[in-house]
Amino acid sequence: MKIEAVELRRVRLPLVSPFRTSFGTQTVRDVLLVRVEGPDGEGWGECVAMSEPLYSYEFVDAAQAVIRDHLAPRLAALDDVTAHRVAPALGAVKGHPMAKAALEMAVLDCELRARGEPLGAFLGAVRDTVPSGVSVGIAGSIPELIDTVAAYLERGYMRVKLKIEPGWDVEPVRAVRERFGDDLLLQVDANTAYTLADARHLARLDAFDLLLIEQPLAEDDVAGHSVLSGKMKTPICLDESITSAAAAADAVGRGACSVVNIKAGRVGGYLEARRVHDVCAAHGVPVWCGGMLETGLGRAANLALAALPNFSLPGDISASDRYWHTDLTAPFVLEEGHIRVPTGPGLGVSPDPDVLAHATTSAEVVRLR
Ligand code: NPQ
Ligand code: MG
Repeated sequence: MKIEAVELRRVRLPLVSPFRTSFGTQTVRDVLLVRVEGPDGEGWGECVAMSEPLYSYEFVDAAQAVIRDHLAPRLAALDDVTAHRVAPALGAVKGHPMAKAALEMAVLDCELRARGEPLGAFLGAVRDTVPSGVSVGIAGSIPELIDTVAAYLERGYMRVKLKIEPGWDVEPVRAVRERFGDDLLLQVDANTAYTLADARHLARLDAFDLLLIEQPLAEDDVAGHSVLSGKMKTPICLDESITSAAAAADAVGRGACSVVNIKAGRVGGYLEARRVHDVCAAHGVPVWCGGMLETGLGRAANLALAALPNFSLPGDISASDRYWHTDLTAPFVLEEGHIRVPTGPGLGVSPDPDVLAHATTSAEVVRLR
């Protein structure tokens, strides 16, 4: 397949409510979409980088620049572009996994649409619905948190993840566990907000029968997570630290985690994400699908990935209305706590032209031939 052009389009989507994590509060999403034009049609990719480099060093302006100036030109040099050839062709460029993932996703969608093959089938999906969890931001008070969680549970979410940071950890977790009972599937995510000096404090969370604690320590501190795992009973799950399948094998081998959060953007694409899934399965380590406040495009791809066999915990793929008043695609909805995996070719969804036009703040086209 020859790619004729790459369109880089920015869309602005306000969040239905502010989302606070240990690294800041988001009220609006500035998303970079990548659309490739192939011989038989188009393909869509979504870049999960935030506006600011707070989750990782990537940010959306840098992702757009690196795709325009360094990644797209490397695709132009290929005679025959296939999704499997994208990562090797971009390999000389260091880092920028979210930018690379977005471009690969667009090529993959284009290729699969042309073949009439759904992304789920391509990746190896074994189910047609995925259990849905919800990530709950740091609240202004414990009563406010309880109300928020109650509303999500009424909608049918099957698992709750509380964002934590120093000063917002043991008491909110205790309050949610006491209010909603022992059957609630409950976990926490610190987004790197602690150090090993907090180990005794974090061990107090052991009293609440959490499924896991996600990324308590710094992204580069795999050794610290190994030490921490000996000091608390709650299973440790890594997110930010898992930057590739090799990093996953390393972290698991060193006893730094017993569960892995998979995000395609963080590891450079859906093909590498499948390798993370495979290496974890080979080690008996369960995985679940993370989320980066994706539009319906990224959500569709995440559903396909989360339908793989070793995704044995509910992930952060929530319904569209958890984040958006109007999604770019037809909205994903909860049906008894589950979301359907799309069955159409490629992503199986497309942006609504009117919604897309209304949300677009800029667009540029990189011609490859
Ligand atoms: C996580 N996601 O698991 C991330 C972090 C995160 C759903 O908890 C804008 C863009 C805001 C990406 C906030 C969830 C974000 C973001 C949080 C990612 O660590
Ligand atoms: Mg996380």
